[in-house]
Order: sequence, then structure tokens, then C-alpha cells
Amino acid sequence: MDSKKLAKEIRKDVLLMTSNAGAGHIGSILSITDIVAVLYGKIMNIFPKDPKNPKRDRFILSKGHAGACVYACLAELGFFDKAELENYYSPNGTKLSGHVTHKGNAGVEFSTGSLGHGVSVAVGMALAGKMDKAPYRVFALAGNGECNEGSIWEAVAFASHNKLDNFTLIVDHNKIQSMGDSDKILDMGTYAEKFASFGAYVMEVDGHNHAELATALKTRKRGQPAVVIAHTVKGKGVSFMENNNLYHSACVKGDDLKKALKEIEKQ
Ligand SMILES: Cc1ncc(C[n+]2csc(CCOP(=O)(O)OP(=O)(O)O)c2C)c(N)n1
Repeated sequence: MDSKKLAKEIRKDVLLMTSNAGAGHIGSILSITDIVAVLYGKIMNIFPKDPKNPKRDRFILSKGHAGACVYACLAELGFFDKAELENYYSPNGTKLSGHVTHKGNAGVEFSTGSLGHGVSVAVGMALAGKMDKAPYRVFALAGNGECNEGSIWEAVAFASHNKLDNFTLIVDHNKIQSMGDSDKILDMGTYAEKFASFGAYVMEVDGHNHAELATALKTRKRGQPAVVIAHTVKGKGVSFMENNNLYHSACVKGDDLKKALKEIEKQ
């Protein structure tokens, strides 16, 4: 599926899923929707009808609170029945928990939610791929606030030391985290310089521009892991949610839902 069309369908799905559940992190989800759509729509080698195919590229969403985005993407691509999305975050014994889980969900590689863990697991998978001389690539997506966690930096240092050029970390840099503006909470300065000093090949892109994302995500530098700093807007696509941290962990219903869906439909 075309990545722009995929992103549009995901945005509609996640608005409905979170609304239906009365919960979810809609701002955080909309922030990464274009990244996930480009990865699955243009970059990754995927097998929706054979999700464990050993040749598949691996993706780990390290900011697991935005898991609805991955579920919607996988359903749109036929990994599982789209009707399942209605059970997202439901207390009815659903497989689709609020924070992303691999248990019972075809296509999800690893459960996350406690920030700072997914990147290390992804690096381990990349090391295994190298040891096996396997063709697959491994992608991890972390939030900029999540990069406050020291484990992110340990993982990148390890990936550089082991020359894991089959590994790409994407940082969803929306400059906001749950409690407010990131530069007021813990100012990390320039991520690009910091990741480069840890040995990564760093690229910076507009995280909503599919062409820029695709170029960066295709790029591999021999002997070096890649880091893509994707500059994003939290709540992207819905005017009243954009850069509005009230929607970090919220959902919309009624007229607000209708307005949001209408805006997405027009894009
Ligand atoms: C280890 C850990 N500490 C705290 C939290 C609670 N928490 C959930 S989301 C979030 C903010 C994450 O910010 P960022 O990575 O920038 O993501 P985004 O703003 O896109 O949601 C926090 C602190 C958590 N899930 N895990």
C-alpha cells in the first residue's frame, strides 16, 4: 500500500480505537504515524501471511505507549483481521493491550511500555542477524523523551562497537514528553552530535515527509549503525492536537472525534 494512504488509514483507525477504548496516547501515536507508514509501506521486507518468515525485517516500537499505531498498521496490511482493532485496550481479554504486546499478535516483535528497553533488544536482534549472516535489517523507534534513559545510549555504543550496520534507530523528536516541553525537563542539547559521538551515522529529516524518511531509512553505512532524528509534531494531522500536550494520553469522542476524522479525511 502507498505509504501516504497507509498513514491516512492508520490515523483514522487510531482515532477510532482510542475513542472506543476511552484511553490511549493519541498525541504520541499521531507523532509516529508517518514514520511507521513509511517503514512498513516502503522500506521493510514484510510477510503479512507468514509473519515469522526468517527473512523479515524486524521493527521494535520502543515507545510502547504508542502501540495502537503498530496494531493499526499491521491490520491495514493484513497481518490480522481489522475487526480486532475494535478490541483495543478493552477489558474483555483483548490481545491488543494499550502498550504494544507481541503475545498473540502476528507481526509484533516485542512487547514494550517501560521506556528504554526496546532499543537494546533491537540491537541484540541485529547482533544475532550478523552472527547468523542473515539478510534482515532491524529498526527501533524511540521517543525523544525516552532518550533521557541511559540504556538508549548504551545500546547505540554497543551497536557502534559491533559495527551493526543492519541496525537503524529512529528518534521521534517531537520535543514534548508526558510532563511538558523536553528542553525544560531535561535538555539533551543536540541529539545529532551526541549520537554521532557514540559512533552512529546520523541523519536528520522531517518526520512527516515520506520522501525524506524513505531516503534516510534506506541508507546504510558500512560498519556503522544509523540513527535517524525525525523532527515531528506531537498530534500531527489534527489541528487542535498538534503540539498540545493535553493529548499526550487522551482520546476524543463526539463532536471532537468527528472534527478530527474530517480533518484527516481532507488530507
Ligand atoms: C521507564 C518509564 N518511565 C516512565 C514512563 C511513563 N511515560 C510514558 S510516556 C512518557 C513520556 C515519553 O516521552 P517521549 O519519549 O518523548 O514520547 P512522546 O512524547 O512521543 O509520547 C513517560 C515518562 C514509562 N512508560 N516508562
